[in-house]
Amino acid sequence: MNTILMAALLAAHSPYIARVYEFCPAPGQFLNDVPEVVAPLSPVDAAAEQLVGDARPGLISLGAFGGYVVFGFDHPVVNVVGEADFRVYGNAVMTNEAQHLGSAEPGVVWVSQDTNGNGLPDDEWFELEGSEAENASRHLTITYFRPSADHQPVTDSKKSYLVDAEYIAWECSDGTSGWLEKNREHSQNYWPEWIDAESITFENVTRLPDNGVDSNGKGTNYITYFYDWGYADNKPLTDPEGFDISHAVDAEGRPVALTHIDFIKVQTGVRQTLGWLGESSTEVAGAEDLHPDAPLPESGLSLPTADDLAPRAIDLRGLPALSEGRALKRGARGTTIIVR
Ligand SMILES: [Ca+2]
Ligand SMILES: [Ca+2]
Ligand SMILES: [Ca+2]
Repeated sequence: MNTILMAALLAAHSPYIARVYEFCPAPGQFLNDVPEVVAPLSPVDAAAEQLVGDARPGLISLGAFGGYVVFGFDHPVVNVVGEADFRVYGNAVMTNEAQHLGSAEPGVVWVSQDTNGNGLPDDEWFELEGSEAENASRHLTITYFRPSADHQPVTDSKKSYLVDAEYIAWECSDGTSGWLEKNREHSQNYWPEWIDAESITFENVTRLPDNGVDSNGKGTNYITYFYDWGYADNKPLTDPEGFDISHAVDAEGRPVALTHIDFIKVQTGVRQTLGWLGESSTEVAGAEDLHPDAPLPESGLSLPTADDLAPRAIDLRGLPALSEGRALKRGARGTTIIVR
């Protein structure tokens, strides 16, 4: 057998995204632009043009908090024990290495197995926990409302960078509400133009702590800090982050041992607006299976390994509120302990 044929047989799987299943961005300043969605292309087709077939073929913006994309490969991604399994590329850049900051817009990564075997991502989703897991708010619902046909822009004399301070209203199940602002840099429609409905609701969204800071208190120099690990569009490309399927947890936060996954969802995980920079939105530029030819285990759920049985599964929900002098602390390996 010649070496070219041999190499082709060995590299049976593409390490890059093969298919986009859903593209559901929230409204935002890059909507209808990154990517452009021009008929007859559907939103999913437009996203696929940007994401399929290469390590970083293009770029899509997921819009504000809750917006998401679902994609998969031409094979299941195997959970190799003790190793990161895939990468998700974004467009975060480092501006200050010493201070660990740049343009991080962290997105939460979810994984799913095609347990009903229909080839579609309509099965249970598992969040991959990252470094902010203990400080995240889960199971949130956020609704964005389309501006009315007779909407008049509301200007703010203190915010000259805005053309509309009350552009798209939102309400969240945590009792908060607010506006997406329209800025001078991006004058196009921020509402997904292919959605005719009067509102868009995202359910079961995980909110990460804000990572943006008004560094001088004057609103002229916003900076965003990188989280330690575990999020998309968080670390710069010079420091590509791998995601380990072993960090999957179920809806109650309990670890789930998955031998492989078929679908990946990336969802904007911060709900913050940073002055003239506008709202934070996770961008996705592609993804890569780090071991595309790893053999697929026979059953979907694996027996727990020693690592799974490490004391990271203590479920503190349902316990009385922590009293004074006690605090929750999460160790580097995701261990939850109570510090008195
Ligand atoms: Ca792994
Ligand atoms: Ca399915
Ligand atoms: Ca970004």
